[in-house]
Amino acid sequence: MTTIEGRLRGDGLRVAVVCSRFNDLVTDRLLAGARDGLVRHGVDPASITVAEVPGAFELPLVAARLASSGEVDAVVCLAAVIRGATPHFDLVAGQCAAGVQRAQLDSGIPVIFGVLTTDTLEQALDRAGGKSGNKGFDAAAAAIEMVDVLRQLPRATGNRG
Ligand code: INI
Repeated sequence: MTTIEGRLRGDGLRVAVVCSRFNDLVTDRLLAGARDGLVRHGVDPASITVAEVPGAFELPLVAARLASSGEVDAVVCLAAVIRGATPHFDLVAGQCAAGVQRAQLDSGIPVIFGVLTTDTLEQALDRAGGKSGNKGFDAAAAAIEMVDVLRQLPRATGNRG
């Protein structure tokens, strides 16, 4: 049996973080958590690029551009979509998730969904460094793990025959 496990070794990695300003009380904390998660796992702070976007809806475009640039090994997407704050919660959150996944599959590099989708601001703060951890930190770790998983997999050949 062969088991492929990603190691949490970030040394030498170049990582882009795309962070939404909407609900910045929450996303500032997610960003701090992501930076902490990257650096604690060995990513050089000079190898981290942060791009700000207005809201979660704009995340996928910027994430996709960065992911296809060839200049980063992974992209971490951070936002907070809070149901109480918008009647179009499902649209914003759904389109964001779909776009982030598309950026990941189109580019072939990890594009991590560090997006909180909660009913209330309080729940979001709990997950942004409060009593339920920090999803930004977790997203950073997921990015590093996924880079290593992909490095251990066979290369894609495009041969379907
Ligand atoms: N964007 C968010 O990131 N979180 C939200 O909770 C949110 N709400 O509540 O509407 C939100 N809306 C803005 C949206 O992402 C776009 O920036 C905007 O529609 C312009 O395209």
